[in-house]
Amino acid sequence: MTETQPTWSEAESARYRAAGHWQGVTFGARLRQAGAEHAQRVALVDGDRRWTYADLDAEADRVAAGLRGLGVERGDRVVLQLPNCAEFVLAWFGLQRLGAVPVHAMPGHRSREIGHLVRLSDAVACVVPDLHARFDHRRLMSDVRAELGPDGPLRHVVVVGDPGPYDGFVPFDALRESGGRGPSAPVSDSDSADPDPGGLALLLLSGGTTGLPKLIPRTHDDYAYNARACAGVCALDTRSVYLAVLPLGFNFTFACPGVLGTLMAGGTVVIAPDPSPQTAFALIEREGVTLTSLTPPLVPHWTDEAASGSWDLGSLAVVQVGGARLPEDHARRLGPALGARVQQVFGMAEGLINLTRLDDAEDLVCTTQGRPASPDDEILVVDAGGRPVPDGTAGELLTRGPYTLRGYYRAEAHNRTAFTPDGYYRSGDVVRRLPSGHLVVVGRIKDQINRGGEKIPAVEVEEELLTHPAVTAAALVGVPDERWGERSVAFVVCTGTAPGAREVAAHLASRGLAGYKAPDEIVQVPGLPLTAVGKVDKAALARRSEG
Ligand code: OOB
Repeated sequence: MTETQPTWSEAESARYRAAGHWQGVTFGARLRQAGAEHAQRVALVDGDRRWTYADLDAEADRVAAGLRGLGVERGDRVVLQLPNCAEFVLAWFGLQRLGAVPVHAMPGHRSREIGHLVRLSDAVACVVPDLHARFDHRRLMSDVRAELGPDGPLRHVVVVGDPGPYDGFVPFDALRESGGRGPSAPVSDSDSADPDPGGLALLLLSGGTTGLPKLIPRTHDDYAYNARACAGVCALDTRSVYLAVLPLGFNFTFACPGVLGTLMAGGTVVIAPDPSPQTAFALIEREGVTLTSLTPPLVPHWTDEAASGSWDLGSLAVVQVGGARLPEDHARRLGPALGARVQQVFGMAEGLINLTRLDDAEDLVCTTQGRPASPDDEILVVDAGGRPVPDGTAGELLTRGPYTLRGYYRAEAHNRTAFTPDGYYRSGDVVRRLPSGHLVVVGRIKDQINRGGEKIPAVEVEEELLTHPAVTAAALVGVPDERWGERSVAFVVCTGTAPGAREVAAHLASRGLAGYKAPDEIVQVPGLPLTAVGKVDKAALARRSEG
C-alpha cells in the first residue's frame, strides 16, 4: 500500500500473524500450491467446461503472460466487469499471478460507474464481456475510453467473446493463447519475487453513502483470512461443492467463503449463469452442490420451486442468505423446503462478516444475522455520542479486526469521518447484540437504500436527478417493499409536472447510471421537509410514503 494509505499498526499486524490469521502467502502462490496439492481435483465448472487445480494454475500463468505481453505490470489496477462465467476466475487468478490488482465491478454497472472506477483506481485495463443481458459492454468501454481521453489511464480493453470493430480491443482467448507461447511465457514465480502478502491484492467497491462510491483495499493476508475464516464456519473441505449464484464480483459470492474459500479448501466451484432456481437446481443435481448463497429476494422463488418436488437437492447441506434483511418467516420456510441448513450472513465489503453457525438453534438462525467470523473481530455498539450501549440496546455497529479496512483507497478526507481515531470502521448499520454475541440488524444511519442486497447510494442518485430539466430538488429514500425488502422512492420538486418513473429511468440510463439505481417510484412534492438543523428530513418522507 502507498504510504498515505492507512493500515494496521505494526503491533496489530504482529498479533494477527502470531494468531495464524495472516499467513504471508499471496493468492498467486496459493494457487501454485493448490495446483500441486490438488492437481487432479476439479476446481472450476462452467457449463460443459471443467478445470482441475493443475489446469487452473496453468491458466493463471497463461493469462498473466498474455497480460504482461500487453504491457500490464505488477501493481497495475485492472477493472473486472464480467458476468458469472469461468473467465472471471481465470482473469482474477491471472492478475494475481502477475501481481496486478483486480477491481471488482458489477455486471449492471454502466459508463458512469466504470468511468469512476477507472479514474479512481487509475486502471490500465478493463476486462468485459462482449454482450451480457442484451447490453453491449464494448460500446460501454468505447464510451468510457472516449470520455477519459487519450491521456487517461486506460490502455487496454480485454473482451470475453467477440471484441467487435473497436480499435485495440483484445479478445480474452487470444490473450490466453498468446500467453501459452513466446519467450516470456509462462510467467513463473522465479521470474520475479512474489508480491508482498501484506500489500494490495484487490479493490472492492463500497455500497457508497457520500457522493461517489469508494474503493476498499484488501490485502492478500486479510482477504485470504476472510475466506478461510468463513470456510471454517461452513466446515468446507475437499468434498465441498460451492454453487456461485450471485454475481462473482460480490464479496459474498467471492470470499464468504464463496469461490476463494472453496478453492482454499480444495473443493469445487460451480458457476451458475443466472440465479433462477431452475438453473441452480439442475446444477445442484448434476454437480452434487453442497453450499450456495442467496440474497433475500431469491428466497421465496427458491422455496416455491423446491416445493414443486421435481428436484433432487439431497446433496445441498447449507444455504447462506445475506446482503439484506431476511424476513423471519422466509428463513423458517427455506430450510425445510430445500432440506438444507440455513445460514444468515451479515457482511460488508469493508471486512467484518457475521454468520449464524451450523449448530445454532433454529430461533437464532431465523431471527439473527449471526456473529463475527473471527475471534479477533472487535465489535462496539454505540449511541449517537459514540458511547457503548448495553447488550440488547440498538446502536451503531463499529468494528475493527484482522480483515476490516483501516481506510478507503485514496479517500483521505472521507477516512477522517468514516473511522474512529482508534481505527474502528463506522458501519452505519444499527444493530442489537445478544449475550451470545449474535447481532440483529435493526436499521441503518447511512444514506443508502438496500434494494434486495443491491446498495443504492442516495446522494449519487439525487445529484443525477437534478440533471433532469424539470427537477429542482430531489431526495431518494428507501421504503418497505414486499419483494425487495426496500424499494427506492424519489421525492422531487419540479417546475411543471414531474416526469414519470420510466422517463426518469431513461434519463439516468442516458447519463450512464446503472439501471438498479433508477427510482422505483417518483413522488412530486411542493417542497422537501427539513429537520431542525436544515437537512432534508428523510424519515418524514419515508413515513409519508408508507402511508
Ligand atoms: C454485503 O456487502 P456490501 O458491502 O454490499 O453491503 C454491506 C451492507 C451492510 O453494511 C448492511 O447494511 C447490509 O449491507 N447487509 C445486511 C445484511 N448483509 C449485509 N443487512 C441486513 N441483513 C443482512 N444479512 O452485503 C455482504 C458482504 C459479504 C457477505 C454478505 C453480505
